[in-house]
Amino acid sequence: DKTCFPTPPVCAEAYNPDDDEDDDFEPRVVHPKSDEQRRRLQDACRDILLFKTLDQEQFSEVLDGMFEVLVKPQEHIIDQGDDGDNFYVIERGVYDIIVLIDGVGKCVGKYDNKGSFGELALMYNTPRAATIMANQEGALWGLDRATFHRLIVKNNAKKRKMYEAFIECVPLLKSLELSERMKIVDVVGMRVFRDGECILTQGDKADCFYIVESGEVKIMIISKTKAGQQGNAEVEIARCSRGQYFGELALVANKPRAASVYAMGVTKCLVIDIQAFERLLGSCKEIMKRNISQYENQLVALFGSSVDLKH
Ligand code: 1OR
Ligand code: 1OR
Repeated sequence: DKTCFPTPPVCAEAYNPDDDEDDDFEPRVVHPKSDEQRRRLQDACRDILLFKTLDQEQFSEVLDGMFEVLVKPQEHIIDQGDDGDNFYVIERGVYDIIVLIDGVGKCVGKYDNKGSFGELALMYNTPRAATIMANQEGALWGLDRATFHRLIVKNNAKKRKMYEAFIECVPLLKSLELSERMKIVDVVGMRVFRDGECILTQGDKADCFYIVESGEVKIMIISKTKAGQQGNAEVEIARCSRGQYFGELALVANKPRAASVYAMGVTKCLVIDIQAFERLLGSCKEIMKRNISQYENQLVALFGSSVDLKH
């Protein structure tokens, strides 16, 4: 076995009649966990986008395959240029993302007590694209390369088939190459919202971006003058439907959410996390900025002035 494990894993039977590739014959890896560990692991994995398109059975195999990793301040979990060994989900801790720019390591972002990293080298068989360093003591859950490949990378082929046609018709992504659009599909998560469900809340910290796949969303803003007697009443300022995006403003401007967004009817959205957004949608930012500059005009048209909405 080419993979190293911090604790000896138990191997369970791996036969799955639906599978058709060589790595299906790799034994299924199970790292036994206490109830308490499993609960913490499930919490940490709840919002991991890469797991959002797995079925129940695949997700539980992923959980079985994960092992706990405790890290110390300044520890490098990943070094840029290395071969990929594991994928990591963050349970707690703050981690710097460091990229060599002209030979000098620059901190280009952070993970703050949530998220995941280390998928790129495993997905594309490339050297590690960044260094990840713990800022403080922390806890991670690792998933070995072979299991990641068997469960996540194989699922990507299905994801590409499922979302290719849709992604092709998203106006924002028109300027990207096909291969770049497919890399977006590889890392998107899919979320379904109930009628009336709040997707994001004005004033919250932002860590992802959305594209509507089906259904519709309503964008609401707290207006001081329109609020009347009731205090913080929300007014509708826009809607988004299939192919349109929202949640970019906070990421582009590095500010809290400027509005709240609610599902109208059952609504399906593709979700992209902020690191993937920075990495893959950099070239789309100009288009977003142009559209953002229109927001202010629309605001004036709607309310006569934009001042009452500013905090
Ligand atoms: P990996 O297997 O290449 C390093 O190992 C990980 O850092 C990588 O997977 C991603 O999960 C994570 N560019 C490349 N990798 C990044 C980036 C990133 N951010 C996080 N990772 N950029 C920063 C975006 C904020 C672009 C930098 C130019
Ligand atoms: P966000 O990350 O700030 C809320 O989270 C999202 O609502 C925001 O990104 C935008 O995608 C969207 N017009 C259209 N869409 C808006 C507006 C807006 N504000 C936020 N979003 N404005 C003009 C109103 C006619 C308000 C500008 C402040």
